[in-house]
Amino acid sequence: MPATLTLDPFDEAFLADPYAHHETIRNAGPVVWLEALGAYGMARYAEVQAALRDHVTFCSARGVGLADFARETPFRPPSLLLEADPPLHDRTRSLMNKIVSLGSLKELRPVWQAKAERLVDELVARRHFDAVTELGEVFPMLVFPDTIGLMDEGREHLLDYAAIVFNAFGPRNAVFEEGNRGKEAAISWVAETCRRGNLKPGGWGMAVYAAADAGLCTEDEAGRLVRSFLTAGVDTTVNGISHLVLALAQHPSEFQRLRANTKLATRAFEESLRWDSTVQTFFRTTAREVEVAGVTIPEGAKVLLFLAAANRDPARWSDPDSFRIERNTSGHVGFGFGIHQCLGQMVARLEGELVATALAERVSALRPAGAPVRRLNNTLHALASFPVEIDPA
Ligand code: 4IA
Repeated sequence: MPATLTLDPFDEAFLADPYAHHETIRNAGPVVWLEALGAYGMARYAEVQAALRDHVTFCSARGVGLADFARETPFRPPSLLLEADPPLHDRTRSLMNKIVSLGSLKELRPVWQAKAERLVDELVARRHFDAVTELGEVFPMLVFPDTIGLMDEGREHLLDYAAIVFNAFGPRNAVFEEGNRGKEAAISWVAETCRRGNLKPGGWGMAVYAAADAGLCTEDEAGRLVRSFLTAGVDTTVNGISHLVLALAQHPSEFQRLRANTKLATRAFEESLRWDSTVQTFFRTTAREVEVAGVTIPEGAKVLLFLAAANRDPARWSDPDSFRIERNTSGHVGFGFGIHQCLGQMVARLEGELVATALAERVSALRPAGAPVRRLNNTLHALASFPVEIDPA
């Protein structure tokens, strides 16, 4: 029998400060029963990583949120990547992997670098700025929608759409209801935007339709795969970059270490993801009865994987709560693990590296100028605002 916990990992106190609660879950056992959800939970690195690796037992096609698609109608037509198992997943994933390739990123790097440098130049000249609304939310919007080839009109809906989808992985709680209020237009905008006729030539969106023309997927599947870019590609990097700046501002000696060697930029971003993982949690569903660390989990159970808690498990990481950019972060599960590991991880890394480098080159000191303000979301650890003050280099 697993230990029973009464805490609700989606209530507002938990979402506002998840790291205050992770130790309770890790210490309760390798597998816990979360009474508030009617689901199992795992928060230790070993079990989280093992579950992610065993995608046959811990499947995704029944949804990676609390809802079991075998019993409930999905919130939206399921993602053909995230909410799919092999063989479907492997077919869609391999065609998407060819589009999000090293070669395409190599081409984008100089363009994105110039945009990062210009944006940071403008912010540095002002001395005070908001690291979320004026940097984290701005940079991905400067580079990503053009890369996909999205129509110009309505791009502001992207963040609203992501907030809705990431909220929908959790229960239908107040965070879901309030977080989604007034954002309904985003859903129809995204559906329209993903159509072949609305995408610009030369982008990753049209590349997916080219894959359909080549017989690798159907026209309908192509639209839904483009939707995956839009869902997964913005709010994640927005909060990844915002948390990177938060981490550097709260750890001045680490920022100085980065300034002394800007080649540490990629490591700094990776460590910021381990230290504060944007995607905090995901569910899997058991496709069979399975025993984990002596606990029997029945078939058809929802299992909540606490990625962010695994990334600070003291059994796996030394001094896990401290942000150290020279740490070896390999194996962190901030991008997941196994066959579903983040398709866009190289995109995210490039964005993070460019922002970190541009800051390190132009700023001699970075200080918080107020407390960070959280934006509660059922899946993402998100920020609404974080005012900072800088000294130019
Ligand atoms: C999709 C895990 C998260 C970044 C994600 C969200 C949505 C999708 C993929 C990944 O719609 O395919």
